[in-house]
Amino acid sequence: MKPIDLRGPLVMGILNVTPDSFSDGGRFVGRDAARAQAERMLAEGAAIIDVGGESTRPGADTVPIEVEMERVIPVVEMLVGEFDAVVSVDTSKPEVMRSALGAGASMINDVQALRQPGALEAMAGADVPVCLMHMQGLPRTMQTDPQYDDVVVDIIRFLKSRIEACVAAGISRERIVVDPGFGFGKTLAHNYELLARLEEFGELECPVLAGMSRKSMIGNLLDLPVAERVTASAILAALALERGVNILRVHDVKETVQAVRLVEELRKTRKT
Ligand code: 7PM
Repeated sequence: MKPIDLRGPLVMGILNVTPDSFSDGGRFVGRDAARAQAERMLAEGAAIIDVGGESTRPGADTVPIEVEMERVIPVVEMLVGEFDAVVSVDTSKPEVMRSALGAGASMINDVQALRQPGALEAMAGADVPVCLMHMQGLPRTMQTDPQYDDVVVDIIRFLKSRIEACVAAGISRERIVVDPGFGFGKTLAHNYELLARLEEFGELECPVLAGMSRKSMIGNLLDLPVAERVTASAILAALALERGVNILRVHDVKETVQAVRLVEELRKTRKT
C-alpha cells in the first residue's frame, strides 16, 4: 500500500483482466499480457494502475466472487511485487476488496459506490482511498431510457449521500474520491452536460475522477469504432482537466499524459 496525493492531476491506466480483453483471464497467458500492458502504462507515466476483473459494460452480467478473485488477485500481487506499482482495484464486492488490499492494492474503485452489503465495512477497516462512482440502475439495463430531473444536481445529491454513508461507517473524507460515472445510465446529452458542468462537483470537496476514455459518448457522437477514439479521448481529458478534474481513468496513457502537461503549462502561465 502506497500513499497517493489525490489532488493530482493523476493518470490512472486501465488494466482489464476480463477474458474478453485477455484471452485467458487471470491465468498464465493473461498474466503475461497484463504484465506487458502495465509495464507500458507505467513507462508512459501512469500514476495508478486500475485492475478490473468484472465487466461493467452496458448489458453485462455479474461475475461470481471466485472468478473475479482468480482474475484480479494474482495480477495485483504481480504488479505490486514486480513493479512496486500503485494499484487500484475496480470491484464492488467486499470479499474482493479485502483480498485486493491484503495483496497490496493502494485504492479501491467501486462503480457501485460501496452499496453492496459489507462494502462500507470492508473499506472502513482499511486506510486507503476509495472512488465512489455514480451509476443509475445496473449494467444489464442501465442504458434503457435513463432519466434525471437535473443530471448534475441528482448525481451530486447521490454522491453526497454516499459520502455521508462512508463517514458514518468510519471512512474519513480525506480518503474519498468522487466520480460522476460517464456512460453509466446516461444518454449522450447527459454525458456532455456532466462534462460541461464538471466544476459543480467541486462542491463535494473531494478529488474528482473522470472516466470518458474510448466511451460511446465519443463513438456515438463522432461515429468512430473503439480503436479510433484515442484523439478524442485525449481532447476530452484536457477539457475535464480545465474543469478541475483530479484523476483521469484512461486506456491511452501516453496521450493523456501529454494532455496533462499541456494543461498544467497553461495553468502555470495564467498564475504568473
Ligand atoms: C466495457 C464498457 C468495459 C465500459 C468497461 C467499461 C469507469 C469505471 C469503468 C468510470 C470509474 C470503461 C467501462 N468505467 N470506474 N469503470 N469510472 N471510477 O470504459 O468511468 O472502462 S468500466
